Amino acid sequence: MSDDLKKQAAKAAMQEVRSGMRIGLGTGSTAKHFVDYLGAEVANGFECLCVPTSEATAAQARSLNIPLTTLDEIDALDVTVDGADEIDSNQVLIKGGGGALLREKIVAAASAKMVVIADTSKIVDQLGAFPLPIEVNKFGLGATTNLVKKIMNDFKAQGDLVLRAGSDGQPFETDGGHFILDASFGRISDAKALSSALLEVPGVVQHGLFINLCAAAYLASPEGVVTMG
Ligand code: ABF
Repeated sequence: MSDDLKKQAAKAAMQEVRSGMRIGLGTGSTAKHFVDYLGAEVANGFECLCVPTSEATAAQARSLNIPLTTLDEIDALDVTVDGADEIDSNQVLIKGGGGALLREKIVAAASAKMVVIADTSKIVDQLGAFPLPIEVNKFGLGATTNLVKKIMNDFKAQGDLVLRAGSDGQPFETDGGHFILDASFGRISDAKALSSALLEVPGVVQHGLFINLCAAAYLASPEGVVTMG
């Protein structure tokens, strides 16, 4: 996705926010542009109270003097703007390519409205070409991996299950201190059934299927920005 398209989608989503709102701040290269645009408004007097979905977004927001809070201090948000890896026609998402899916899902679920910003290349007929990120507890990793592989077999996955590596060659560790397994299903025909099956595995903390969370999407293409929802 070109950076210009990311900026167009992020700029279009600014129409979702009003001064005085409580806003969830997404993670990823598209959400980064949204936080930049919000920071520019804050510099012009726009008032907001924001909850970041990652330490990276928190650092960016602080550098822009965007007022931050937590979901311990407030119990709900007016809107969250975040990226996605895939979005289907029912606005079901795959997220987590950036490794922030747990906080992203917590913040999205605490929001009156969750808005996705992306380019139209993220639109899919059927979810699953993008490997599904599954956040897992470090304890019992081998057993959890085995149980997830059985679920992949049940759902006729077309690819492998990979422990995400970090830049240092060690396993990638999330802000929450967990690991991520990337599951290449190829095609996910029943997201709800897969979500339930994965969440039955004790070592699975959360996964990147966002079901009934995305209320709207701003999707940029060279022809302009289209909206869903
Ligand atoms: C984050 O944004 C992740 O959940 C998702 O993987 C990523 C998309 O990143 P980008 O906007 O850089 O394509 O919310």
